[in-house]
Amino acid sequence: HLARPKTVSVIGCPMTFGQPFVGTDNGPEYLRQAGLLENLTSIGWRVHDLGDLDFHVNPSEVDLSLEKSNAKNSQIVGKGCEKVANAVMDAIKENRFPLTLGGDHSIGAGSLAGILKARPNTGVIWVDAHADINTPEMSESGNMHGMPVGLLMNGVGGDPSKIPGFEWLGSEDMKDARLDSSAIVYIGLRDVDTKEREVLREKGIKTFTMFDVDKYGIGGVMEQTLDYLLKDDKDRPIHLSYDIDAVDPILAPATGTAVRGGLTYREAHYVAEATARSGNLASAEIVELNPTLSNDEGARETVELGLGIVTSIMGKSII
Ligand code: 4U7
Ligand code: MN
Ligand code: MN
Ligand code: MN
Repeated sequence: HLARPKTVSVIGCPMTFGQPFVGTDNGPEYLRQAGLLENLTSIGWRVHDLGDLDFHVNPSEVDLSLEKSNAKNSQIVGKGCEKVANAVMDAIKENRFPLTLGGDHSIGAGSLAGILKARPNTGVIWVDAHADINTPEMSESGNMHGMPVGLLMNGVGGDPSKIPGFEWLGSEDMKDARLDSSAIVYIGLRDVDTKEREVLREKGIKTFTMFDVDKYGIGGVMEQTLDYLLKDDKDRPIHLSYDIDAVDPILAPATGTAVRGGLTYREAHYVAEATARSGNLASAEIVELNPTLSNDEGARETVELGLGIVTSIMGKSII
């Protein structure tokens, strides 16, 4: 099967400008404090910790006249995503497994671009309460954490390199790093905007909503997900983007866009375990933890859960 890299590049992505709350930038720090690197070592990984990327932008470089646009903070988000894409591409070049820690989900645009540039045939599993397939034209909120899939997908919205901050997506190198609508599977959806629903239907995108999780069970959902992505190529690399808000807010209250009726504790881990067991997982990210948005106990539980999910993603098995 695939020669799995034995070294993981941990890429901290303390982004918070893709959504309205402060605190998502603390995600990487909390995961590290909870013991992420030790966990990775204990399950056999050599750890290459890049620390946190620097998303600071000099205020004089930000054109405030653009901030009324429907892609809020696009310059900070876009320039940050460029750094994420570069870090991911570097990791893959060094034969390391890129593990990105959010930060809000806007960084997903950076990791998707980097991964699709390095490995264009990647299949994506997007675990989320939301579809994140908005574009600036479609979005009701203008928050870019709801846009990473929409920005990168072929045939949705306009040219993303026209968005201030995202010019790098138009370079000769990056202009083909785009996602086909048949290359993604969603798991956990339960809060989809009207225009997003139209795109999902028109493009025939594979979705497993919470209705489908109830209907097929999580075992059936993962079997169908992997069958769908691997039907033509058993060695296809898989990228897993895991938004903690996919999990029920009773278990993961410390997140900015909580929606009731999410994955249970075991379902949340099963998604990670089944993806890891496929042997195809080649990159992953966890996003949207915001420890400041609940009481101490809720924050601790959310971080512990996130840590458990990442450890499962990275291959921890029960026996
Ligand atoms: B997340 C939303 F309107 N769709 O675009 C939007 F419901 O990364 C939410 O999945 C986006 O947490 C949620 O603002 C983004 C909203
Ligand atoms: Mn979400
Ligand atoms: Mn998301
Ligand atoms: Mn969110």
